Amino acid sequence: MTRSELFAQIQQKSSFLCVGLDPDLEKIPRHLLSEPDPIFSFCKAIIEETADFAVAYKPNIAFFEALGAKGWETLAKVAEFIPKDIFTIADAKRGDIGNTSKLYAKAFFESMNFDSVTVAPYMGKDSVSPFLEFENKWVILLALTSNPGSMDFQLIKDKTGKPLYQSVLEKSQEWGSAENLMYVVGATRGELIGEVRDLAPDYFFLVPGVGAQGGSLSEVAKFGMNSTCGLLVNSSRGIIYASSEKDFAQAARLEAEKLQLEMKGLLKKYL
Ligand code: OMP
Repeated sequence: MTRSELFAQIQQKSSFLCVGLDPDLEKIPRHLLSEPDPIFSFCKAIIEETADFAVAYKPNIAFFEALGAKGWETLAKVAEFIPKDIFTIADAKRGDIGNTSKLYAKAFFESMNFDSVTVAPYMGKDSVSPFLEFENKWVILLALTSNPGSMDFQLIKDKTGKPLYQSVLEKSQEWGSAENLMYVVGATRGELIGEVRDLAPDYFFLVPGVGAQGGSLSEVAKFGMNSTCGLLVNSSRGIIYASSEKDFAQAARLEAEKLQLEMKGLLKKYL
C-alpha cells in the first residue's frame, strides 16, 4: 500500500485507528476455548466488528509465536483474513545483520504478505536496509517508544546535546523515505511528539500507548498530525478486551467506534 492510498483510506473512513491484535489465551472469553483455534476465532470476530473503523491492524507477533507452530499458523490465517484494503503491521520488532534481516523481511512480506514490519534501529543501516528493499512494503522503525524504559537509552544525549532518538530519526532518513519508512512514537510522550514531527515532517508515525497505557489521543493529534494526517494511532487491550463475555466483539466495536468518532473530530480540526 502506498502513502497516498493510506491517506485516501484515512479520509474515506475519517479514522486513523490501528487496532492492535494482542490475543492472549488467558484473557480471551472462556467460551472460545472450546473452538478448534480459539485465537483465530477471537481475532476474526474482532476484525469483523471493527473493520468499519480501522485503517490498520497490528498483530503483535509475540502473542502468536508464544503458542509455537500452531501460533504461526494462526498468525498466517489472521493476516489472510484482514480485508485487503486495510494496512497490516507485523509487530515483530526485528533487526539483525543484513543476511538475517533479509530473511525476517521475507517471512513477513512474502510468506505472510504484511504491508509493514516494526524494526529496531539498534544495529544500524545494514540491519534495516534489507527490509526497505521490498517494493510497496514499509519499515516502521522504533524511534521514541511508549514504555518507561524508553528513558534508559532513547533520551541519552550526545556531546552536542542531541538525544539518541533524534539521531535515529535523522540518520534513518538517509536509508528510506516517507514512502517506505514510518516511525514508532509513543502516545505517552506528549509534546515530545511535536519535536519528532519537526524532525520528520512528512513521515507517518505509528503511535501506540492510548487506552491501556494512558496516552492522550487529542495531544497526539495536536502535536503529531501533518497535512496527510501522518498518524496511525494504535489501541490493543482497550479495544480487544473491552468485554470478556460473549459480547466481546460488539464491545470492541463500540470502543473502536468511540475512538473513530474522536478521530473524525480531530481530522476536522487539524487537517
Ligand atoms: P496496548 O497498550 O494494549 O494498547 O498495546 C500496545 C501495543 O503496542 C503492544 O502490542 C505493544 O507491544 C506495542 N507498542 C507499545 O506499546 N509501545 C511502543 O513504544 C511500541 C509498540 C509497537 O511497536 O507497536
